[in-house]
Amino acid sequence: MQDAPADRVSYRTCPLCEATCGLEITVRAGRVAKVRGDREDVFSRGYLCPKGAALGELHHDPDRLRSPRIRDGEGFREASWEEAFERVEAGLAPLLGAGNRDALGIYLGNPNVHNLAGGLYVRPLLKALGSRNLFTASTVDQMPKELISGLLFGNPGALPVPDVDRCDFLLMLGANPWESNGSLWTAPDLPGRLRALRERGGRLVVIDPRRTRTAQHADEHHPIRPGTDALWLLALAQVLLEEGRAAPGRLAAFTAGLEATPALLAPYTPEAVAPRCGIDANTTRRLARELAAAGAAAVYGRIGVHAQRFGTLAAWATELLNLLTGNLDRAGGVMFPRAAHARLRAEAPGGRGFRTGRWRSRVRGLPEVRSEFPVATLADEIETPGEGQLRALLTVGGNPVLSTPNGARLDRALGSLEFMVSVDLYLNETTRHAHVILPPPSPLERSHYDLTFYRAAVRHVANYSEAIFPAAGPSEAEILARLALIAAGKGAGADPAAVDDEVLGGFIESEVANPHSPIAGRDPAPIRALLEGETPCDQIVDFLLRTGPYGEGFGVDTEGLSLAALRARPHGVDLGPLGSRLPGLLETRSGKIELLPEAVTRDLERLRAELDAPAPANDLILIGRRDLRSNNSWMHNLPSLMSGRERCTLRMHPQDAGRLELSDGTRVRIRSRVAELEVSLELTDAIAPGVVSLPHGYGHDFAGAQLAVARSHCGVSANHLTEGEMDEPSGNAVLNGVPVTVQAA
Ligand SMILES: Nc1nc2c(c(=O)[nH]1)N[C@H]1C(S)=C(S)[C@@H](COP(=O)(O)OP(=O)(O)OC[C@H]3O[C@@H](n4cnc5c(=O)[nH]c(N)nc54)[C@H](O)[C@@H]3O)O[C@H]1N2
Ligand SMILES: Nc1nc2c(c(=O)[nH]1)N[C@H]1C(S)=C(S)[C@@H](COP(=O)(O)OP(=O)(O)OC[C@H]3O[C@@H](n4cnc5c(=O)[nH]c(N)nc54)[C@H](O)[C@@H]3O)O[C@H]1N2
Ligand code: SF4
Ligand SMILES: [Mo]
Repeated sequence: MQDAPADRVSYRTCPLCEATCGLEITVRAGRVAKVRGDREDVFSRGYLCPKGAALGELHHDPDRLRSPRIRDGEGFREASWEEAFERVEAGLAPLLGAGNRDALGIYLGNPNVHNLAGGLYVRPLLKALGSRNLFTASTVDQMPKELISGLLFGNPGALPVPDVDRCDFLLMLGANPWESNGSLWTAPDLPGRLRALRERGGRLVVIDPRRTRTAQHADEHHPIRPGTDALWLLALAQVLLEEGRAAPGRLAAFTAGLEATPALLAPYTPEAVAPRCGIDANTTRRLARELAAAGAAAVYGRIGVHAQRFGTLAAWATELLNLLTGNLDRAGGVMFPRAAHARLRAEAPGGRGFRTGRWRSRVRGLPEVRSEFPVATLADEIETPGEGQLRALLTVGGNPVLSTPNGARLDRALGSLEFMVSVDLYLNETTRHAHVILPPPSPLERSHYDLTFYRAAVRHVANYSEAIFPAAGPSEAEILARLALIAAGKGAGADPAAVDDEVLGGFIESEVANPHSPIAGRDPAPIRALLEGETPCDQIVDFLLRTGPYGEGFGVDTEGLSLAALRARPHGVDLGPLGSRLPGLLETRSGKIELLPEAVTRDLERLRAELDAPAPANDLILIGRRDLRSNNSWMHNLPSLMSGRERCTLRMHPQDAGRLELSDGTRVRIRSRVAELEVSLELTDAIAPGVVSLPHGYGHDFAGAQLAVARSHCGVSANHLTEGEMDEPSGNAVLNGVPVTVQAA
């Protein structure tokens, strides 16, 4: 008789959303048998959500691609990696040879910030491509917040996060962490942390057109008219200034523009904005006073306030309030994390500053922000003939057909490309247009350290996860490296180690030249020889940890962090609470917080015009929503996440339904300026009258996609209705606040 195969238990940071939960994964006979929250994880303490629990299902999903696909007529055939890379080289050759690099665009999707390859190998790929046509999911997401950090603090990556565990008063707008698990705010079990905030006597106030699960767990909820958050936040600030309640404290000494702010905000009184926002002036005044009076308070806004018409001003007003109340960079307020892999620097204010508009998009003349163009203009660049027209596209971990505005138009545009390559796990709505699909390993076939989200974490933590299964094909880093070599003209057969050398060598070179680094002035070669890790990505993690703020510094501090130190602690390392970073963190030219950058003062004029103009007479306004068991567009193929009743419904208040003579459960037709869809109606009083909500990421009925489960829960794509309107300064798409009409189907 044979012994039953032994269970193998591994601990792992979940890479699916921003919460970085620790998982305990049991493998039996080569399959994931069980996924639980890791109760010993230093950060998540056993918390997990249904998506993390479905990682095994994702790994074993029969529709997930394990080998390359090459277009063959209308369909695809399986191909070897060699053939696939050769096909990429042949497809790109005519474009690259012609010396017109901008004809080849790239779209980077959200999963790039959830894996090491995206964090480390996208940069050399972009460099090799040399195209200005870079588009990412950031412009359907958080670009306004990054822009404001760039302008105010001189670094678009310096993102203040609510110090939730020490906060007494949290004002939250346009975010629903009960479903999303938090965003640009890494804190596993945010529901638990927010409960704890209230249990210790703190208050949670939620501003959202919907009475979300987060709102149900708040002390107060105020439904706001979509798209008007900037006006309302400015009214709070106006009250603080008018009533002499502004108390920036130590921040005043290194903030430029405070004196000019009261005059700029004078028009935005609670009374003036009330008819627009739908929040009465007394409530606004009271909340402003409570915010000022609270001990440690934080104002936090996320996608509901960023992906809207005045996203940048909403992001600005958020930081303005944190500053005026003295809560910026204060324990319990909003703070700047310092990740274990961060680079050491002078911690003295002043730097090169941050600029946008260094170049402009060809068709609409839109400014670059962080070297990107708004993805809402991607179809323009493909469809508009002329010199510089986009003729080929590379997508890496993105599904813009479902995720970006006017998806039906983009879908047609992608169909017209001369050549398209996708690095993706699935043959889906977007990648069906590719000529070659290159599938990376599954999340369980790669090691992980969270380069992106530890920079937004509410505690300083570090955790490294080993791959659980060996990868069948090349790592994603190798795929990106080989694409970089093809783009650089070195050919499909070139050795990807050249790119590893470039990436790792680049990090080491810059650190030995960094006077604040523990290895300043040392010889790179012996440093490199000391690195641990089986893959180049792991070696880079080792290097970054060792030279980071808690690192062992290649012999400086034997207790310090390294890959080996993290490997010895599979439940992670807690490095303590966040600490004060200002003014040392500031990288503006002046070395001060630049409170009134020109992009803000100019956009205030646009907002002012809006305030003065008559209110638009919209029938209904469309906003989005997320569900705990979704992950943008791409996890709808996992049965455990799709069970239960239909989720892709249009939610509407019964009052609107009565007026339109519509009843619950019926099919309705919803129309925006660009499209019309048929969808089931769900009536609920948990949404403000005049507002309707549809989740994004559905609409899985495209011919040729290989997503059997998703297709049977198809739904419709909210982004067929979004139009491509943008927040002007950031280029972020307006996904919340789209005028629509609804009638019986
Ligand atoms: N379960 C799940 N989790 C996710 C994701 C997912 O798809 N599913 N996606 C991940 C990603 S990529 C991100 S960026 C984050 C996003 O994380 P969150 O920002 O928390 O995202 P949402 O849950 O969409 O919450 C946005 C809220 O804004 C509200 N809203 C809409 N318009 C307005 C408005 O004009 N004003 C105000 N005040 N509120 C408005 C909506 O009703 C909604 O409740 O979630 C991440 N986590
Ligand atoms: N209307 C509306 N639209 C929205 C939003 C909204 O709130 N409302 N939210 C926006 C937000 S916040 C975001 S972040 C975007 C997301 O926009 P995208 O990033 O374009 O879309 P996703 O649905 O996240 O698609 C991810 C793709 O990556 C693939 N993938 C998954 N893991 C990996 C991996 O490890 N490597 C590679 N190479 N590929 C992988 C998946 O198969 C899928 O094709 O959507 C945005 N769109
Ligand atoms: S909350 Fe996010 S990180 Fe945690 S288990 Fe769910 S998907 Fe994974
Ligand atoms: Mo996102």
